[in-house]
Amino acid sequence: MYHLYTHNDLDGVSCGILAKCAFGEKVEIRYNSIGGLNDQVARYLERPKKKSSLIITDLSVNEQNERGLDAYYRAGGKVLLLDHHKTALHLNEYPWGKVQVEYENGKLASATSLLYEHFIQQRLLKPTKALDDYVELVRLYDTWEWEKAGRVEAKRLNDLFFMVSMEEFEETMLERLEDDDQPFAFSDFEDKILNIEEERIERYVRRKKRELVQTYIHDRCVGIVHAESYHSELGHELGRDNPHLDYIAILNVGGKKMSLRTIHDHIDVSEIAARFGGGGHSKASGCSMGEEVYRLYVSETFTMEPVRPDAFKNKYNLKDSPFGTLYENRKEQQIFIFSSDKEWEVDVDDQECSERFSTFAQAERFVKRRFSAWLVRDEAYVHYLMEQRSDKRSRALVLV
Ligand SMILES: [Mn+2]
Repeated sequence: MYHLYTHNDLDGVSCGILAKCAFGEKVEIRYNSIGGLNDQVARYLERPKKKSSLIITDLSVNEQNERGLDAYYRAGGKVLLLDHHKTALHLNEYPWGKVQVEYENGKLASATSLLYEHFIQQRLLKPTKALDDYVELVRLYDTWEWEKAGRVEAKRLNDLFFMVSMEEFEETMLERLEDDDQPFAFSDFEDKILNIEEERIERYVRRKKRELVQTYIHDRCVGIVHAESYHSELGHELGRDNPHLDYIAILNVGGKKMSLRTIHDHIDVSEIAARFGGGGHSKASGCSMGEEVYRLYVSETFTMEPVRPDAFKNKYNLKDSPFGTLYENRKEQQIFIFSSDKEWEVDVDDQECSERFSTFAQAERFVKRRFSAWLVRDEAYVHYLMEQRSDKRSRALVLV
């Protein structure tokens, strides 16, 4: 009997699907959250077992289980751990550990792609067109390479994974993948529901954009939003629309969890999550919501008003404009960015700020971080310019 302990995300579950293709009924699969694996492995090691073989994929074990697995292996037990996370690389020192983050051609590995290659090499599975396609989609999604590669099907596969139950997904994919040499494709029905889902996500994200609150926590400028679903879409779009924010915190009070996302290379959100007992990757991480997280991110920001998104239909009040660009905030401050002598300056309610900037982008970043301001609509801009000009004219008249 084979036992597969794997992660409960698309990459992990796809390892389960491959194992079923390879072993059929002779494999028992357990899907685990990151936190659940160690208990499971500890229980496995305590059980008396005859002729059973353990495979762990997409997750890694703690030190105690590391020692336990090694002792088990030395005593003749069959075990293999396949992972692609940087944090598990030390397990390569064991003959039963195979951790690979990247391929020689520079592509990133996923647990599913590693297991697929392992099965082929061991002649446990015959490669087919459908399997090749499927494994590549999972890899593209799990490594975020799908975005750069423009392979939306990979994201759609993950959307589908979240729309149906794990059992249903497993069953449907298994049927399709065992169907010889057809390329992998979605059914018409799946395409239809995926389109509906895409529209739903778009509407959800649009609504959430209007709920974004901005503040400083531990010297980082952070955007805060409450949401239960679609965290990666939200984190991505909010980050892209607000490059002045160091990171985005997505709070789920019901689930007592916080997800952190950043688009910046100089910010490591796994460090921020670690501060609260969590972890993850440098651009995407998470932690549970303890009292401190609740106080800093929920309670202390609760009465803040959201920052409005920038006006987007303007013809006149445009960024980088030689005539100047106008912003406003919840305190009704008017903030004007304009250029003079190859430098960018900022006026706040007609008072000059002492800061000077060499690019418009730098000036805007300052304005958005310091004043929580947004780009106003054309009407307000034209009104401002007319008042300002008439003001200057009257000042000029007084001087005459
Ligand atoms: Mn993975």
